[in-house]
Amino acid sequence: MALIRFLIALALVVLVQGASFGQDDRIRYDNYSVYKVKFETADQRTLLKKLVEDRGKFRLWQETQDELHLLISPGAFGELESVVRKTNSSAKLFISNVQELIDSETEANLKASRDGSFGWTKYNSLEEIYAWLDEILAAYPAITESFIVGQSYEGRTIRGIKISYKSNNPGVFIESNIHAREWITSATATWLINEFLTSTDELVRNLAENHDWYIVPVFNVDGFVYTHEKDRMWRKTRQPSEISSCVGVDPNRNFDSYWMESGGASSDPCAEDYGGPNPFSEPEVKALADYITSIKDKINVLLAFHSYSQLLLSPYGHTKEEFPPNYDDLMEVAQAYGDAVGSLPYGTVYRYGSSAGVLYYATGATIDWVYNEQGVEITYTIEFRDTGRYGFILPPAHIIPNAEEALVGIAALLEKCDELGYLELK
Ligand code: 0X9
Ligand code: ZN
Ligand code: ZN
Repeated sequence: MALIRFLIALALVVLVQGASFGQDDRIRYDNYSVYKVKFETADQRTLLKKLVEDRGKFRLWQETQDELHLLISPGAFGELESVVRKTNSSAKLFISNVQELIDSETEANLKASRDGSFGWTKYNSLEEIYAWLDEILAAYPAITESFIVGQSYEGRTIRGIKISYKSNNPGVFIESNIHAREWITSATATWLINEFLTSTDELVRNLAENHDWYIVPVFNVDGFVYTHEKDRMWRKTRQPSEISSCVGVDPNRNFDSYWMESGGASSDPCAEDYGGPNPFSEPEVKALADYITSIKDKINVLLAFHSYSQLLLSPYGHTKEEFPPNYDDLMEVAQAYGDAVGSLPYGTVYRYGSSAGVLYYATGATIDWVYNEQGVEITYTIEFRDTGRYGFILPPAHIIPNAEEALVGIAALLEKCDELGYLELK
């Protein structure tokens, strides 16, 4: 009898625990919608941005020169409508139920995981990505090398892979998934690693073998795990704040280059673009800065993978009045990427320009710190697919097309860099 009572109690404990650790405590976005709001003047933009300030009913998903993409709580459309009317801007529905997109993504991930874990028909977890990295490293010991960037706030290892077929190659550094919810970035980075090692295509062989690749597929490891387990829409790191109950810092605002200057980041710990209490407050960012400093003489080009908007952004992020010394070259190189993507049958269009010029002021970003402080003359933020139809929840069917675009784009980009003399050994 005692035993039976014990077993029942045990079963209950397991049940309760199971529920609290299961899918049920994920943050849900039932009937949350995403609207694209088009505006013309700076005043309109200011008024519209007031909506997202308290992050209650409205949250900023993406911002371009003349559009705000807003995540809207169920029932808050009326309020948006009245501001849109007042400001004479226009709003267009893009996603009617965010949870529906998340659910079909989760379903696709579970289905693909059942028949063979890692792959590019779904989005992989950090665990799956690291297990796959180990397989790759074991399979190609002469060409690959594992490296460690450092440890995250929650104690996870930030890992990278170096691919080098021969000595005296120019170096290309790829930072990916610094923003947790931008899953297409790590999917693309891992696909590229696989192509570099396995493809027999001549273009890919040349690209792979004539450059040294330093690739960090998931930089913001804590945030990435959090997007898989708790909140699909998380962007920042996971270090708590000492002055607020809001968690995390935008790691792409935390580098020590024009940090918090010219309105390029927020000092509000609850904001999505919070710059942190001080530059390099985030252990991940400090670790990457130290790692890049230690190999900067080997790096000719740095690419930071982001989504979404289909853009190539170069320095500066802190001003649009001044342009970097090699701005014309940066534009020519960006155009080569865009043209190459355009030559594929998908019809995807990439625009390009300086970060502050075509997007918005953003300070303390990786590419600006590497350009300004480390002397790497070619640095870009690449904002992958799409332009808002699915946004961050890009269906897995887009992974390979997006990655193919990145591959031909990067090949053309490096070709142009070579032509302009940027791939000389330092
Ligand atoms: O805001 C960002 O950090 C990037 N866009 S995202 O939507 N992926 O968050 C763009 C950063 C570009 N600006 C600079 N590099 N300064
Ligand atoms: Zn990003
Ligand atoms: Zn080359």
